[in-house]
Amino acid sequence: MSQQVITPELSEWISEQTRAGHTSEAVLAAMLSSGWDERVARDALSRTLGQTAALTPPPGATSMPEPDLSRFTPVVNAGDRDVKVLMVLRQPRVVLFGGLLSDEECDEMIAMAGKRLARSETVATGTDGSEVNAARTSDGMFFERSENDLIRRVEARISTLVRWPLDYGEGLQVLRYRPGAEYQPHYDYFEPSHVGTPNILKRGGQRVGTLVLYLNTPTEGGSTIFPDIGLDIAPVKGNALFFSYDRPHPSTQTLHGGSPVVQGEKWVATKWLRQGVFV
Ligand SMILES: O=C(O)CCC(=O)C(=O)O
Repeated sequence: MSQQVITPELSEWISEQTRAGHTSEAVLAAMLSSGWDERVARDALSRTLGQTAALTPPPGATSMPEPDLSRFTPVVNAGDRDVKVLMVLRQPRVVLFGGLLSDEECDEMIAMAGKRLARSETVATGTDGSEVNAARTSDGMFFERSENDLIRRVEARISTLVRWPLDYGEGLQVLRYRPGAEYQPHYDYFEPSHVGTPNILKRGGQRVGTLVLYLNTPTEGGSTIFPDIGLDIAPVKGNALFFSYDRPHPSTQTLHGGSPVVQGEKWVATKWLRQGVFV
């Protein structure tokens, strides 16, 4: 195949499509059907929309993902659902929400993800790929963003709750931990010194926030831990843990992990939020 390059005309065409109201997924689909290589197409979208987003923040956007907790109400509206505020920590920014998902939504997500699980991987330190890692003994899968009605609804809810554009989010990742499985403490941002990081950052920039949605309640074990600040969060079906980090540095105190499950299974869905449009 001939070399495909991102020309100013292509960037202008992408911007026009976006101004006309087409979503980044629709623009990507149009590019793929007219023969663009997926990697080049995603890169072109990310660069063009990333630049646009940097110049014109979406209406109502905050500078970091952040729920509106200014009125100290026990519930916040997340568009189609009221969500309870169970715990708020200012520094690092950690908020525990109750009932972000209904029981039925949790069950449906587990049923859909269960058929597509594979051993979880982490970002490989020497490349921009991923690798199986002993520190992470769960099984996982990714949903495409807006893949179906349920995923679209949950993503819209999250976007409203933390006031962050939907297309700045990665696709939801579902993890299943069996007894003994864990995710050892780690940071969610991409380590700036790793050789693969510049390539990863082309698709939407750094991660700046995380939501861990608990899809079930394990019988024993499996809490989400923040070792630097001595915080343990019990996984409870339907609840969601939000935390944010405004720089890729341990000083954010967002070292966290999933402690070993002792009895039963633990299922979570993770939504990572990027600085810009993730395509
Ligand atoms: O399973 C958990 O409690 C934490 C998940 C996690 O650390 C992650 O997805 O980055």
